[in-house]
Amino acid sequence: MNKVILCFCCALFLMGNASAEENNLLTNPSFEIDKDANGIPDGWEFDVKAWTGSKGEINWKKGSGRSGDYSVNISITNDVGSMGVRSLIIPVKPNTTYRVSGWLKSEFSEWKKERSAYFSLNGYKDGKFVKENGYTNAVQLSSEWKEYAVEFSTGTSFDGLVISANLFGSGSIWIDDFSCVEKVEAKP
Ligand SMILES: [Ca+2]
Ligand SMILES: [Ca+2]
Repeated sequence: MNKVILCFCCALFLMGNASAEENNLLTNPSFEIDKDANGIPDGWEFDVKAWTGSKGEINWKKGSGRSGDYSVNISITNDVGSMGVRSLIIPVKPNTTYRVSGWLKSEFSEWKKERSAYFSLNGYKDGKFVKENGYTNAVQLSSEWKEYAVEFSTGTSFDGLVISANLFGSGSIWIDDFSCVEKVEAKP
């Protein structure tokens, strides 16, 4: 009898783990896959924002992952402008809250007001950008991996979401393990 109960509990535990990963709406959230071999993890885009005046590079790096082998590194060498890595548009439901999180570590030679990093969420409708909707607090000096999270409610204005990590000014950030999950309200 005890064995049966134990097996049942194990099954529930395994199901719970599987659904947490399946519920992540992002493609390739740990940047491990590049099937088309273009040096950019599939499901993501590198945004060098040359129009902002920034100089530097964005690289998909092996051996630097928080999980798996890979992470994305953004390095800027001047204090003008910004660069980012962003997801392709993720379809989302109306009037629904999503929790978005990702892991980041950074390296800044010294802290200045021009230098920062954060995650931002942009709302889309019919494939067109509508509005920036939220962002995490600015990341300061953190040479250890840290998780940053933000919640986002779609209302009726958005049917798509783009998640991005952005670096402003000279410094270097590594990004890995993004997730975007629908937040289910606890039932009373
Ligand atoms: Ca990874
Ligand atoms: Ca690719």
